[in-house]
Amino acid sequence: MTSDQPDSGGDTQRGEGGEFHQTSQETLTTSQGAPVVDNQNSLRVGAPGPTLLEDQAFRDKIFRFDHERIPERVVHARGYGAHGVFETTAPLPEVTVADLFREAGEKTPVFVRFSTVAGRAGSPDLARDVRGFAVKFYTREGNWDLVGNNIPVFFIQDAIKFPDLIHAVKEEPDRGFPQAQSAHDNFWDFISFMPESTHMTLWQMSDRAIPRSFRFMEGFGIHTFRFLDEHGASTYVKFHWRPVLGCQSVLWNEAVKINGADPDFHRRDMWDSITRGDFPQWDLAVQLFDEETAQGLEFDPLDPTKLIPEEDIPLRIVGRMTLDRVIENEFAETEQVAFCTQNIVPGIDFTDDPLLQGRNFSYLDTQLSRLGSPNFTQIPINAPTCPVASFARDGHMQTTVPTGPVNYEPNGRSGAEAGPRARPQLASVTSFETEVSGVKARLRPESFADHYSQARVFWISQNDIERDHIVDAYVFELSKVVDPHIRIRVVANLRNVDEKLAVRVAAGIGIPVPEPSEPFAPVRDDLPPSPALSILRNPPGTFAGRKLGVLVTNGTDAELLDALRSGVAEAGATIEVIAPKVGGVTLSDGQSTSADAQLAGAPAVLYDAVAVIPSQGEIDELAKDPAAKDFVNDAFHHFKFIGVGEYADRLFEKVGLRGRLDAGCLRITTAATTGEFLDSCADLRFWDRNVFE
Ligand code: HDE
Repeated sequence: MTSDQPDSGGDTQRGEGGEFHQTSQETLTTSQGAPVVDNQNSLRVGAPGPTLLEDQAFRDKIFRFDHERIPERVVHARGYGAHGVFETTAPLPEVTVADLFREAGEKTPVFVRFSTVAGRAGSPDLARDVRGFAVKFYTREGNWDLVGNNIPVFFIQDAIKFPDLIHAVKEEPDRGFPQAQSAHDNFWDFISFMPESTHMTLWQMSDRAIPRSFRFMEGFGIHTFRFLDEHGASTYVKFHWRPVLGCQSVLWNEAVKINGADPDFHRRDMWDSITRGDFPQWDLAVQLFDEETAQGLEFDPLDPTKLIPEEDIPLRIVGRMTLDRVIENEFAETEQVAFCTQNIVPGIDFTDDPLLQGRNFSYLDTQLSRLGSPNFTQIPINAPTCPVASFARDGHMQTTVPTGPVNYEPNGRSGAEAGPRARPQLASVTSFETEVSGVKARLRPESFADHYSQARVFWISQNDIERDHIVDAYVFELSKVVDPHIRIRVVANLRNVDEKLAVRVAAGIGIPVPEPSEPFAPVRDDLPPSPALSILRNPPGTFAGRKLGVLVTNGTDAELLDALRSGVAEAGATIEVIAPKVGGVTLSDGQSTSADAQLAGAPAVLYDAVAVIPSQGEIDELAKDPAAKDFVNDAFHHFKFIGVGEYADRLFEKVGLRGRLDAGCLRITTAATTGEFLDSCADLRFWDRNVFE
C-alpha cells in the first residue's frame, strides 16, 4: 500500500489521515475478479526492486496485454463497422422463402464492415483500392452474410488464382513495401498476364476506387446467387446496394492529400454521420432472371468478371438498410466479426460460379486462423440472434454450457432430453436440386473466354471527365512500375479494350503504342454503353450528407455565417468553421464562436465545398498564411464550389486566382446571397472550370 511515488487518483485516493479509501467508482479488478490495490506500482522488495513474481495483479495485466493482438485479416485488414437494420419494403414471397424477404416492414438487424483490400490494418483510408462491403443479416432463420465489394466484378474467374492476385497486390515480399497500393511492379506484372482482370482493373483505375466515403458508394454481391421458392424452384439473383445519397468519389490529387491530412477520413465520416443522427442508408436492389433469360444473356452470369447491365435486367428495390448505431468496441465488433460466404439461409442458395465455390471454402478456414477456435460463432458479434441448437460440442473457448445427457443423434430419448432434430421439409429450399454430370478435369467454360468486350462497355459508358481520370490513373500506376516490359504488356492488353485508351496511356507514360495482345475470343464492339455505370452521368442533385468548410477570421460577418449555417442545415448537409486558431474568433457582432478546426489541420480536401469569408481587418494577415493559400488553391483546382466573401479577394490574388474566379466561385456578401451558392453546391463540382491556365 505504501509508495514513494504519487498516486494517480483513479479508484483510490489519499484520505485526510494519509490512508487510501474507496471512491464511489467501480473497483478495478484482475481478470479473476480480485481487487487491484495499486495500478501504478508493481510489488517490489525495496525501491527500485527487484520485482516479485508473486505480484499476480501485475502478471495478469501484462499477460493480457502481451496477447491483445490476433492475426489481422490476410485481405481486407483495414475495415470499419457499424450496426443497423434492414427493412424489407417490397417482399419477394413469389421467388424466395427467405425469412427476411417475406413481409413488408420486416426488420432484420445487420452489422456491416467496410474495408480496403490491400493495406494492413493501419493503412490510410483513401488508398486506390476496391472497397469491401460485407453485411451480416441476423435473420430469424440464421445468419446470412452477403460479403461483397463496391465494384460489381472481380479480377479472376477461378478461386485458385486468388493467392497469386493478393500476393501480387500486397507489399513486395523482399522489401515490405509499397503499402496499400497497386502502383508497383508485382501487381501490374501479374495483371499483364491475366487478361480476365482487364475489366476489373478498369473499374479500379476509375473513380470507384477512391470513394468520397462509405456512405457514397454502391455495393455488389458480385456472384449470381439463387433464390428458392417454397417448391424449390430457382430464380437467379444479383444483389446491389444503392446509396440513398448517391455515388460520389474524390479526385486522385485529393485522395493523396486526404491520406496525409486525415488517414481515417472514411471511418471518421461514418462515425460522425451516425453519431449526429444522419444515418447512412442504402437500398437493396435485386436483378432477377430465370434460366432461359440466363441462356440469352451476352455473357455467362456465372462468370464473376462480368456484370449484367441494369439496362438489360432492371434493378428491383426490395428494402432499405439504415446504419444507426456505432460500434462500442472496435476489437470486439469490427475486428472479431467473421463473415463467411457460406452463411446462407433457407431460400438463398449458391450457383456454380467457381469463384464463389472457392470462397465458400476459404472464409471458414480464415476465421479459424484469425479467431483461433471453431467457437468464434459464439462471440456476440457473430452469434445468431435466433436460437442455436446443435450437437457441436467443446473446443477452445467454449462459452456455452450444453446440458443434458445426449450429445448425439439419432437417439432414443424423448422430450427436451432428445435434443434437436433436422427438418427435412426444408431440403428443397436450402439446396437447389439439379442434375450434375461432366468430365472430372481442370476446366474453364468456353463462355468465360471473352475478357475485353465488357471492359470496353465500361469504358464507353464513362463521360469524358471519368475517362480522363481512368487514363490518369493508368499513367500514374504504370509510371511507378520500373520494368518497362510490364508497362508494354499492360498497354498491349488495353488495345483490345479501346484504341484511344491505349494510345493515351502509351503517350502518358512515353512509350510507342505496342502491338495488341492476342485475345482468346473476338472483342465485340457492338455492345451499347450502360449509362448506369457512370457516376457523373447519375448525379445526386443534392448537397445532403456533404460538408461545407467555412474559413473565418476575427470580425467575420456574423449574419453571413449564420445564413450559411441555416442554409446548410436546410440542405441536410453539415458545416465546419475553420479558423486560424482553434479557440475560435470574435465575429462582427462581438460574439465569439469556437472553431471546429484549425486551418493547418483542415485543408480544403476534407470538404465538398468551401466558403472563404474573412473580415476586412484580418484578410491581409490571412493571405500571408501558406495554409490559407493552399486552402483556396486546392479548392479551386479540385473543381469545388467556392463561396467568396466580400474581403476574400486578396487571398485569391496571392495565389494568382483573382482574375480566374468563374461561375463556380459565387460571391457571398450578404446573408441573402448564400442561397444561390448553396444551391450550386448540389452539383458537387464545377467541372467547367479551366484549371489548366
Ligand atoms: Fe474475400 N476474403 N476472397 N472476396 N473478402 C476475405 O476472409 C477470398 C472475394 C471480401 O469485412 C477473407 O475474413 C477468396 C470477392 C470482403 O471481414 C478470406 C476469394 C469478394 C472481405 C477471403 C475472395 C470478396 C473478404 C480474409 C477468391 C467480393 C472482408 C479475411 C475466390 C464479392 C470481410 C476474412 C470483412 C475477406 C478469401 C474473393 C470480398 C481470406 C479465396 C470476389 C468484403 O477468407
